[in-house]
Amino acid sequence: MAEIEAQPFAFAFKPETTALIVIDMQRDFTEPGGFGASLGNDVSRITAIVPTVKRLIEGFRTAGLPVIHTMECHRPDLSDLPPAKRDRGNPSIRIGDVGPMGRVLIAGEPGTAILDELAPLPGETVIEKPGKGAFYATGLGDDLKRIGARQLVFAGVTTEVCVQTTMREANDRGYECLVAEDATESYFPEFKAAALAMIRAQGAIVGWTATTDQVLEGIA
Ligand code: C5J
Repeated sequence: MAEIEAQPFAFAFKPETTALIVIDMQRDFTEPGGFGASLGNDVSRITAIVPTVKRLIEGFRTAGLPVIHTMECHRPDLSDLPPAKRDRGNPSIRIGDVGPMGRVLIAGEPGTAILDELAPLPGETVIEKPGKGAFYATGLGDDLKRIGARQLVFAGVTTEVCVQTTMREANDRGYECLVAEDATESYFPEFKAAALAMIRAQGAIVGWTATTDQVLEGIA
């Protein structure tokens, strides 16, 4: 087994069974006028990690390891959007409404797209997910079985919502999971810090954390 220096202890992995999952690096979460901003959030914290996420993606591509991208989005007819999700909170525009970047979080709309700098390459798997977790109502589990993945590295946004939910889903399915600390972000720094601390507490109860440099050094 190879190792990545990590917290709370080294993360053991086999390169041939390791994949990167980049969660929801979409315009709707990172740009003014998108879903994240409509909820009253300052999106500048998210924009700041884009170069680090790019470096991580490029490191996996250079090492010949799979990169999987997810997008939180819904069908244009909203048939996969539970009213409980659409009606939640008090946003200035709701999921499915027309905003400055098209219909909010709807598949195919400009605001729903992954940022140009982090765009999937042809052949990379892109998972469109209606939930916060990427396993719910998607083919991700089958895709991971097909490529033989056992260890997963996570990046993307937001740490305590879609990243943590997906990581916990993966952990329960038997995957060993590591979050790249500086390639994930939250609108709330205290939530990010708490999520990372919870993940690695109690002897890596649901996973490990490491910096992007540590991950890249491990997979090089
Ligand atoms: C949220 C996400 N925060 N991708 N989505 O609604 O974390």
